[in-house]
Order: sequence, then C-alpha cells, then structure tokens
Amino acid sequence: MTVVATSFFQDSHFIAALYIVAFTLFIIGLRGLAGPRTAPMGNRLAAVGMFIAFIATLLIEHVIKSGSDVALMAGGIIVGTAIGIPAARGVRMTAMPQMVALFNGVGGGAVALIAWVEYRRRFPEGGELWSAKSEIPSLFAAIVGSISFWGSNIAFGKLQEILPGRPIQLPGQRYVNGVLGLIAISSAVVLASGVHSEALFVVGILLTAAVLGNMVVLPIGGADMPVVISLLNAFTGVSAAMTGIALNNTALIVAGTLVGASGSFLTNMMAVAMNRSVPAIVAGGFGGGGAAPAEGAEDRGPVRSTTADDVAIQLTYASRVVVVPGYGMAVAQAQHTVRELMDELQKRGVDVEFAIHPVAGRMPGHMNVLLAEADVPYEKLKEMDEINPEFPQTDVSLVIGANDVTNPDARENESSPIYGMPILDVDKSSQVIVLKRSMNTGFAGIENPLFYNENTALLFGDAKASVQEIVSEVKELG
Ligand code: TAP
Repeated sequence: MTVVATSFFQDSHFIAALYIVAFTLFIIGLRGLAGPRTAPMGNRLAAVGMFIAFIATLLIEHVIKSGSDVALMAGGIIVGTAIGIPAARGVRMTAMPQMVALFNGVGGGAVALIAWVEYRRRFPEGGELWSAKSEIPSLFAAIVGSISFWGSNIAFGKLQEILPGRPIQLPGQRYVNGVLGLIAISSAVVLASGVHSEALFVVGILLTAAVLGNMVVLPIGGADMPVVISLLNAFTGVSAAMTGIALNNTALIVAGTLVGASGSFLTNMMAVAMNRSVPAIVAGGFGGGGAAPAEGAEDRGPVRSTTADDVAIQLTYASRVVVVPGYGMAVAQAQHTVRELMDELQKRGVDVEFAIHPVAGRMPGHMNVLLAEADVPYEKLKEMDEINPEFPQTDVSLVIGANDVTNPDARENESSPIYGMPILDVDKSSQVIVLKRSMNTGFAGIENPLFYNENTALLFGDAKASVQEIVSEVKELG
C-alpha cells in the first residue's frame, strides 16, 4: 500500500499537475498585484503557489536522496525564514526599494551558485554528464545571476545611502565594461565547447561578471535606481528560467519567465514615466543626491511662507482642491490626517481629488498604497495624464511633501537634469500650497522654481503636524 502511495505521489503526471496548479496561482496572483485592494490577496495566492511548487519539487525522485539532503534543505529554510520574515515585517515602507534590491540580489546569487554546483556535478571525472544543451543555459545563468547579485548590492548601498547616490564613473569605464563583457562571453564559449576548467568558470565567468555588475550600476545616479532595480529583477528572472532549462525543471522555467517578463514591463513603464530610455539609464549619468542647485536659483528671490489658518481659509472657500502627495507624506505618515482633511473639506462642499505621479515617493504605487491604507476611495486617485488637463480649473493644489514630481524645470529648462520627465502641472492651478520642512531639495537634488512662483505659498513643518493644524483650523471655521 505504501509503495502504491509513494509511486502515485512521485508519478511525473501528478507532479506536473501540481506544477500547473502552482503556475495558475502565480498568474492569478500577479493579476491581483495590479491594484492596492487586490494586491494582498494576489500576494497570498502566489505564495501558496510557490509552496505547492516547492512540495512538488521535493516529490521528484532524485531530489531527496538521503537524510543529509533533508537536513541541508531544512537548515537553509530555517535560516532563510529566520532572516526573511523579521526583515520583511520590520522594513519601513520608504525603505522598500532597497529591500527589493537586496532580496532580488539574493535570487541572482543563488542562480549563479547553482550553475557552479551543476558545473562541478557534470564533470566528476571525464565530464560524462556534460551536454551542450544544458551547459549553455547554465553558463548564461551564471553570468546574468552574478551581474544581478553584485549590481543589486550596489543599488541597495546607494538607496540605503551607504554609498553616494551620485554617479561614480572611472575614466574609460564603458570600454572596461565592454572588455569585461567580452571576457565573460568568451569564457562561456570556451567552456561550452567542452573544455573542462573550473578555474575558468570561477574567474572568467563568476568573478568577471561580479566586477561587471558593480561597474554597471556604480555610474547610475540614485534617481534612476528604481528602474535599475526593476531591470536587475528581470535579469534574475531570466537567469532563473535558464537554470530551469539546464536542470529540466518546469517550475523554474515558468516562475523565472514570469519574473523576467513582468520585470521587463515594469522597467519599461517606469522608464517611460521618467521620460528616460533604459539604454540611456544603463549608460549612466543622470544625477541624484548632491547635485548642484539649478543655475540662477539664488536670483529667484524669497519664497512666500504661509500659516495653517490661512491655508484653512483658502481650502474651505475653494470649490476644487487637488492634493499632490509625495515622499514627504510617506516620511511623515500623514496619510490618515490627509484623509481626515479630505472628509472635512468634502463636508463643506469642496471637491477634493488626489493627483498621483507614477514615481512619487520611493517605489512604484507608493502613494496608492498609503492612501488605500487610509481608506481614501480609489476613484479619488487620478493618474498624471488624467489630472494634468484639470489643473487650470483647480482653485488650490495642496502639495504634501512632493518636490521633483512638481518641478516645472522638467518641462521648461533644457539644462535641468530632469528635463523631459513628465510632471504634475500644479503650477497651472490658481493657488499652490506646498507643505515641507525646509528649502531642502528632493531626491534628484535640484532646486524647484515652483516654490518661487507668485501663486505659491509654503507652509513649513512636518507634513503630518501641518495637516493636523489645518484640520483643526478648518473645524474652527465651522
Ligand atoms: P522628492 O522629490 O524626494 O521630495 C520630497 C520632499 O518631501 C522633499 O522636498 C522634502 O523637503 C519633503 N519632506 C521630507 N520629509 C518630510 C516631512 N516629514 N514633512 C514634510 N515634508 C517632508 O519626492 P517626490 O516629489 O515624491 O519625487 C520622488 C522622487 O524620488 C523622484 O525624483 C523619483 O525619481 C525618485 N524615486 C522614485 C522612486 C519610485 S519608483 N517612486 C524610487 C526611488 C526614487 P524637506 O526636507 O524640506 O521637508
């Protein structure tokens, strides 16, 4: 009876059926990630899918051969869980991009190490297990996985401010990168032709790709880092799919392809939102962190500061208000207070909407997530293309901790590092009120001429405290 049960569960058709269930859950889960309301369920479904795929893989006959295999796997799972769960639970929302960079890097590193282990397994003596069909994808996975691991670590360092956010470029770096790429590819060709040399694998592939990963990401400015992380994420997916081909494992092929494809789409969408081309980003150069103030900033004259009671009066007497949230709202955790302000204004007949820039904050969908958490109705959130034509009919734009995404230089000043990035046209509304703590720049490290416009007033202070004060003043107005 035990024999029948074992053979049933280890039957390749049964395992294939489990994989199909897992992939279906991955795809439904990915679909769920399209909106903040469905995302938690999407995430859970994908996690259940991954658990099923994991069990199905353990059922494959040759995967567990001895008790020591089980102990090794259990050890890995325990260490991974002990590090992963507290890290994911404890991370602040604003630190999510670096967390993603780190976890993505680990995936790339794992793929590169698997390729190395496989290489050793195939050449025990005389290389009788060697086959070009599995070796070529494995070599590809080793190169791309190693680039992804090291590149992701640099991206993490930049976003965590362990490394400077500005581009770090050595003289002739592009040529050096070209030579490194050539060495890695030539080593792969030599190894794929049947030459057995573990030293060539380690030095020519793993180490060369490691240096290349560092060199490619170091010259990229902090402001482009989200696009780079997404690109490296796509790389990890593709290298995992290649490992799947090498190991003949359907789960890795499908999961890797899903990550590669969705990562590529996300990379492209973010690049379009910032009006950047992916090759231009990888070629490096766009600033971020510590860029000099725009020329002529000192001639702009003083800014006009305002008070919470003035702002309350302006908002209460407006018929249409557009709230423009940015990174500062996330830092201040002001979303619940902002929701309260929206409720108070709506009670007084003011039409309130939210303008969402695709790269506001520090991760894709950052503002949507925060506002959904504060139960701001989804219909109130307007994408940039939808809201921009409405700014000229807006009485007051209330900019809460947003800076770069409202910078008119992106539209008008060809010498600006963010020239060409689509922005929210808040300067076209009748009045603009900006909530921030100081005259500090935003992520791109550049001056914002919006603050000096005649129709702009600044309310200095922490965004949450400022909005709380405005709410109290609005209530007092009755
Ligand atoms: P930023 O341009 O970074 O501006 C944020 C502003 O918030 C700053 O001017 C800061 O001024 C203010 N601020 C910070 N803490 C505050 C607080 N507690 N209370 C009030 N104000 C506070 O933000 P943004 O307009 O959202 O633009 C996002 C930028 O990040 C873009 O350059 C984008 O490319 C980049 N980026 C985006 C992502 C994604 S995918 N969303 C990821 C990484 C980087 P004070 O210091 O004077 O208060």
